[in-house]
Amino acid sequence: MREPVIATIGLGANLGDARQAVHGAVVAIAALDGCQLLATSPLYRSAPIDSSGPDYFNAVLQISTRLTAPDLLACLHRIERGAGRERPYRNAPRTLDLDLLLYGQARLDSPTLTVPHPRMLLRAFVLRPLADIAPALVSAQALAAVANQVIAKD
Ligand code: PH2
Ligand code: MG
Ligand code: MG
Repeated sequence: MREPVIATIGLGANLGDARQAVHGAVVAIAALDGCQLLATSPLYRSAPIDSSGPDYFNAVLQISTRLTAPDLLACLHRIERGAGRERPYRNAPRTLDLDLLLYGQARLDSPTLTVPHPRMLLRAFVLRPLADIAPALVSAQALAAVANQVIAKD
């Protein structure tokens, strides 16, 4: 059997009951076959960045998983669809967004999946919750680089 890998997932939502969508997604991810929830960050609230609509609620979690990265991504997309996710245009407001941020130490670059997530270092709504659950993965310099972005624990 495949060795488990620690995967880091970013969760976000800003349409409908966005808080509940993030909580529901944590439960759905924890219930995936071959996955074990290791840690979940507090929920953060911030204005949309390069997006629109109401404030976003964001969190980050880590799982131990035996799924391949593409299989895990397919599961995340299925959970997004179950939450009513529509993709009318890039960075549209959304009922649920699940991004595979890190998959162990892997560097992946396919048309459908790039890991580490190419914009994770630009975003306080990823780095702040990630620093809460995996401080070794977020340098002080990385946090300083997004310190101008307004974000608060919910
Ligand atoms: N996600 C985006 C674009 N902008 N802004 C906030 N505050 N939170 C997000 O999750 C977010 C965003 C694209 O995925
Ligand atoms: Mg995203
Ligand atoms: Mg996404």
